[in-house]
Amino acid sequence: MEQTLAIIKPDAVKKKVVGQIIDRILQAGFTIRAAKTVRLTVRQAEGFYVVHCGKPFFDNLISFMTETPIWVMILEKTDAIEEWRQLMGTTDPNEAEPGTLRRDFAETITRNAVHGSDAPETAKREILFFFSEFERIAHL
Ligand code: IDP
Ligand code: MG
Repeated sequence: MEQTLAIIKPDAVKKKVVGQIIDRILQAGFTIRAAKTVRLTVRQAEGFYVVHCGKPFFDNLISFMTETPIWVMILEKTDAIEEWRQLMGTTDPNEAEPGTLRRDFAETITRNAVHGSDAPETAKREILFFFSEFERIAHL
């Protein structure tokens, strides 16, 4: 079983569609191995998105991600990383396939409802960024 890190972002939290998104995650066969809400500081958001530092959208992304608490989850499934990215849809919701979360819930390329790790090394880093060893084993 593979694990990936999922985030429900502030636009989706403000729209009160967290429950619908979690329903879709469970309907798609993912196990939610750990979950919590956190309010990122600017510094923490910059750390999480450090690979995008210097890009034109970086400052908007950081202020967006710190607008409200976010929901962070470890999702587990066979091919979880790719499966979760499929369920999310493309970064730009205007290009996302029907039936994807970004098509259904996102507003713009920045305010795009959900996050998912993009590769095994990224998933490992992102899970360790948010969840301590205690949190990772507490749900087994
Ligand atoms: P991803 O979330 O689909 O993996 P990334 O390229 O890793 O997309 O970008 C991280 C986040 O930065 C996106 O989810 C989105 O919120 C924001 N973002 C990415 N590209 C753009 C852009 O071209 N304009 C504005 N915001 C962007
Ligand atoms: Mg990414």
